[in-house]
This record gives sequence, structure tokens and C-alpha cells, in this order.
Amino acid sequence: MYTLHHYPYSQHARRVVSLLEEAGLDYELRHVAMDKGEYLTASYQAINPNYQVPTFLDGDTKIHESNAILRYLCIKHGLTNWYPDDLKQRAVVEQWLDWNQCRLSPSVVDIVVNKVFMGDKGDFDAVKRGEENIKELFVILDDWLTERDYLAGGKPTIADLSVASNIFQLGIADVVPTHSNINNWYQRVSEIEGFQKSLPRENDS
Ligand SMILES: N[C@@H](CCC(=O)N[C@@H](CS)C(=O)NCC(=O)O)C(=O)O
Repeated sequence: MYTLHHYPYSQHARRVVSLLEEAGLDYELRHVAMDKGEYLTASYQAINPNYQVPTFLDGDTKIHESNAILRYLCIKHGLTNWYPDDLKQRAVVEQWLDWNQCRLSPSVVDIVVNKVFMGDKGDFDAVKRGEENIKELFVILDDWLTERDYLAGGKPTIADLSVASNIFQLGIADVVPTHSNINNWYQRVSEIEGFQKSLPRENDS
């Protein structure tokens, strides 16, 4: 049984839930009350020195970094449908996993953290910067999806679960792409049961 330290409004945690569900793996969620600062406690730091959610436990193996957790699970369980063996296909999956972390995530954090979670204390210059950058990023994503149903071709992979978790997150701040390829792709990913199960429920806090 795996343990995932999780918060429902963490897109990084939700992408791991999506894969655990899709792969039918046994896991338990440990709720980290981020809204109450639990991720900043010494006991949480002992499992994740970054004070960030998620953290994944497999016995005495502790992993932080959501995309690393996705790769770990795919390799451990031979989930080649989610993480293809073929080098060229895998390179595309890696490209979008890294793009998500290095390019898209900083803008998502700028927008959502400051516009939604920080309330009046939000940095509105950061929101503006994020909203400006996201325009260019949406064009890049939309162009790539012109001839593909999913990021690495005809089937969903962990890259789709990862990037789509950020698109959902932007929706919390009412930032919704108007690009048809992105929207059609997001609709397809939204039909994946594991993705649906990962989403926050109405009474989640
Ligand atoms: N690169 C990390 C990012 C994790 C992350 O930023 N988690 C957010 C919640 S979605 C968090 O813990 N934020 C608190 C902070 O960074 O202080 C990953 O992919 O797991």
C-alpha cells in the first residue's frame, strides 16, 4: 500500500492520484492541511525538506517531485501505456513533463496562488505577469495539439495527466483557454476516470 501526502487543491498531488487510480494501485491519502500551514511543520519537513505537497511513500522510499513519482510508478509497475518504452515517444512525454514544470507551472502558481489562495495579500503584479506569460504558453500548447489527440500522439500518457492538472488549476482562477485544440484535448483528458477521481470535491478544503 502506497501513501500519498496530498491536498485536494494541489495540482501536483492530483496528477499522482490520477495515475494511481488509472493503474488500480492500492494507496492511502494523508491529508496535509495546507490551508492551516501543516506543510510548514517540522514533522512534514522530515518527509519533504521542500515543505511542499505531494510526498509519496513506498515503504522506506520517500519521493517528492510529482513528475518523478509518476515516472517511478510507471517504471515499477511496467505501465508502458502511460510511459511508453519507445525512446522517441518517451522523449515527447519527457518534453511535456518538463515543459509543464519549467514553463507552465511558474505562471500557474503566479496566477492561482496570488489570485485565489492569498486573498487580499496576493501579489497582483505576479498575477499580471502570469496572465501575460500564459498567453504565449497556450499558443505553444495549442499548436502542438493541432495534429494530435494527446501530447504524445493517439493515447494519453502521464504527460497529459500532468499538464491537464495545471489546466484545471487555472480554471480555479477563472483562466480558461479559448484555444480549440487545447479545449478539445482537455475534454478528452477530463473523460479519463482517474483524472475525474483526482478532482477536488465541493466540500474539500
Ligand atoms: N515541483 C514540485 C512542486 C510542488 C508544489 O509546488 N506543491 C505546492 C502545492 S500544489 C506546494 O506545496 N506549495 C507550497 C510552497 O511551495 O511553499 C512537484 O512537482 O511536486
